[in-house]
Amino acid sequence: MRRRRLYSEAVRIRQDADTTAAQPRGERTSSGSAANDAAAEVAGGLAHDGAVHDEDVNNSAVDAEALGNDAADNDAVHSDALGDDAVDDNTAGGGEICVIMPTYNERENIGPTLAALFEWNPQVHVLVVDDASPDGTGEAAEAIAAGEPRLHVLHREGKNGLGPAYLAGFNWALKRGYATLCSMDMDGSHRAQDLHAMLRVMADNPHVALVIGSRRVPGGRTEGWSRHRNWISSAGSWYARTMLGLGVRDMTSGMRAYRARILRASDLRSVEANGYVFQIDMTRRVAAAGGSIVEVPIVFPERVRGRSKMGIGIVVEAMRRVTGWGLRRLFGRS
Ligand SMILES: Nc1nc2c(ncn2[C@@H]2O[C@H](COP(=O)(O)OP(=O)(O)O)[C@@H](O)[C@H]2O)c(=O)[nH]1
Ligand SMILES: [Mg+2]
Repeated sequence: MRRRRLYSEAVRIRQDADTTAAQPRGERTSSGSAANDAAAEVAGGLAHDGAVHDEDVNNSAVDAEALGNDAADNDAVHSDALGDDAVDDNTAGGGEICVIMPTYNERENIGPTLAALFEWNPQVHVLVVDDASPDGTGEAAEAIAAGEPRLHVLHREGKNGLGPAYLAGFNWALKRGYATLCSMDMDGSHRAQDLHAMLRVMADNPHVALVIGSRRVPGGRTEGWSRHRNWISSAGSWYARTMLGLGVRDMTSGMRAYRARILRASDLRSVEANGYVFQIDMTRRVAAAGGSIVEVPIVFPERVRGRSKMGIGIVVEAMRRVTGWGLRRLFGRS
C-alpha cells in the first residue's frame, strides 16, 4: 500500500448563527440550511484534492486485508482484541449511521441527550457503551432501549477508559455493517444540532473520510471554560498539529464522524487508547491511510450535570505520546 503522508485540511466553515434557533425537523429538510451552506464550502475547499484523496481511500480499503485489519470479517479475532463483550444481540444494527456514546455515570444526562439526538437526527442508531456505571446509567439506557429500537446498549465489565470504550463500539458497529460511525459524549457538551450539520457534510461529500466537530475553526467555540483551560486545550492541539505535521486544528475533539471504510483501513488494534491521546492517534491514522479530513465548527458547552472523568494526567500522557510520534516523524521512519 502506498503509505503517502497526506496533510489533512482544516476547513473553515462559518456556522450559520441561526442553526441553534432552527427547528430540528424543519432545518433537516430545508435546502437553505446551515448544514447545506457548510457542505458547499467544504466541497469548494476540497475541490482540488478531492479526487486524489478519494482514490487513496479506495486503495486503503482494498489494502485493509493486507494490513490485517479485518474488523468486519473476523469477529473472533477482533472481538477479543477490542474487548467486544456482552453485546445485546436482539438489537442487530444494519442501519447507515451508528453514533457511539461511551458513558460512565451519566444517568441524569442520558434521557435529555438522547431525546435531542433523535429529534435532530432521526435516521441514526445509537450505541451506548457503558462501563458498569455505579449510578445505573446502563440500566437507564436499557429502559430507554426497551421502547426505542434505534438504541443499542453494550455493557462492559468496569471502568476501563474512553478509548477502549470507543474501540469496542467501533468493533460492534463495523461488524453490523454501518457505513458511518460517529462518536459523541453523553454529557451534553456535544450538541445534537452540530451532529446534524456534520452528517450533512458527510452525506454531501462522499470522498471525506473523517469529519471532526471542531472548537478551533471560525464558528466553533467552547462555552463555560476558563481562559486557562481554553489555553491548555488550544496549546495541546497546536503542539500535536505541529509535531505530527497535520493541518487539523482540534485534534482532541471527541465529536467525530468516520466512514467505516477508513476505520477498516486503519489498524485499530494498535491504537493508543489512553484518554485524549486516542483522538490524536485516530486522526493520524486516518491521515496515514489517505483519508480526507475536514473540520466542521461546533459549540461545546461545559456539562451542566455530573462530573468530568478527565484529569491533567491524561493531558500530560497525550503530550508525551505526541512528542514520541513527532520525533519519529521528524528524525526517523514514520
Ligand atoms: N464507557 C466509558 N465512558 C467514559 C469513561 N470515561 C468517560 N466516559 C464518557 O465519555 C464522555 C466524555 O467524558 P467527560 O468526563 O465528560 O470528559 P471531558 O468532556 O473531556 O471532561 C462522557 O459521556 C463520559 O460519560 C470510561 O472510562 N468508560
Ligand atoms: Mg465532558
